[in-house]
Amino acid sequence: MLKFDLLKSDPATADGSYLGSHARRGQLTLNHGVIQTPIFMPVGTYGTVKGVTPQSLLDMNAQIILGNTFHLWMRPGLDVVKQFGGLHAFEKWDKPILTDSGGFQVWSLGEMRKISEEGVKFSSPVNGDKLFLTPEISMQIQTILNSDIAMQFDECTPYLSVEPKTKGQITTEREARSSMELSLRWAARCKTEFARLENPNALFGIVQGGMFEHLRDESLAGLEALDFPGIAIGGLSVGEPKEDMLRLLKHVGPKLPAHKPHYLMGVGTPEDLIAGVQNGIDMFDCVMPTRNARNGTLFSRYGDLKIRNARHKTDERPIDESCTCYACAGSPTAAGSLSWEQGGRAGFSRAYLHHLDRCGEMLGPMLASVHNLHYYLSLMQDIRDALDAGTFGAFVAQFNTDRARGV
Ligand code: PRF
Ligand code: ZN
Repeated sequence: MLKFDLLKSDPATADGSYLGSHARRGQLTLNHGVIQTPIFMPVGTYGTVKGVTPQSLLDMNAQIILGNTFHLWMRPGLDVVKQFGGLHAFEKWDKPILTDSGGFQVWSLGEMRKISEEGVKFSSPVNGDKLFLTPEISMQIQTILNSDIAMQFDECTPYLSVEPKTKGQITTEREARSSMELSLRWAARCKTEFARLENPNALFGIVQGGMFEHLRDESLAGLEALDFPGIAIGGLSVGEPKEDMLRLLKHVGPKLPAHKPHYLMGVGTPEDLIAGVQNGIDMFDCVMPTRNARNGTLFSRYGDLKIRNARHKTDERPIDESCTCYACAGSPTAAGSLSWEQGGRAGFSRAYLHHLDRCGEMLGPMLASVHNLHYYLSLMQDIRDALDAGTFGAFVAQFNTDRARGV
């Protein structure tokens, strides 16, 4: 089941001082609950958002998290997930879950895989077993996982060619076309199998087409003919220059069917999320908040901060003076906590986080992950509030000023 309600758009002002954008405020109803969009979805590849408890995710108002077909198929395997009746009960998360299809993850194996019309052959990175993943098998796995949103099995067209003759060159139009057409044929097979399995959840199609606008158009037209309840943009943020990412986002985003949810896969920085929303995107996921947290890069309203830097050694301030997360404001619930700017002094200091990092203590990346996810989730909450209030243009201007200030 999936129901998408468009609540508001971002119109131009009558006096022409703001030109508006393609931004939309929406509400997505799924089998495990209702989601307010635009939304960021924390990544939980192996059935866990790394270092963050489900309770902590609830405290920071996460509405939906990701899981990965490929990883969960490898470990713990389908029999264990089946025994628990699906991924929700196994990982103790009873709100919505979206699972990626495995296409992108198998693709990331590089030399270890072989793609054919039927599917992808590869060696298990866990034990070396020869495995075969097809559109049908991906749908069967996602049905066992019982994810609220399943993704079609696709081929993420690489930015740099993988064909032996042109390896290392930018993917040619011919290569991008054949990859995009393969993904479309796989989309049709996914749809058929999903229906045969009587999966009660929703299946999204994925627009591919590499760096070529006309191929993106053909991909979208092909997916529209299959009438998926939601559409994703794949194949971006795969190593291309930022200007190419934005060029394709601006081309495809506004053309996506207005009455369906739009998902930009694996993107990106806080600035990318704003650009995505401006171009009609409703859903985002990215490992950046959690991965950067583990590397000691912390996001903040006033720019990014590297906690490893010696200048934090004695700094009593929290990561972000405006943040109300557990790391910055010390309360277990975002609702009841006071930020440093509001006079609160219960959060952890930069000096302490710097110390935890120096000692390799587990609590360091845990607090950093809570903070970075809270930053992403509250950025999306602020975007939704601005769209509701009709002040999105002013919000974006303030966002840019704040991020340029520096920490
Ligand atoms: N396809 C799938 N998952 C993805 C991508 C894709 O193209 C990307 C690209 N940014 C991230 N995750 N199935
Ligand atoms: Zn914080």
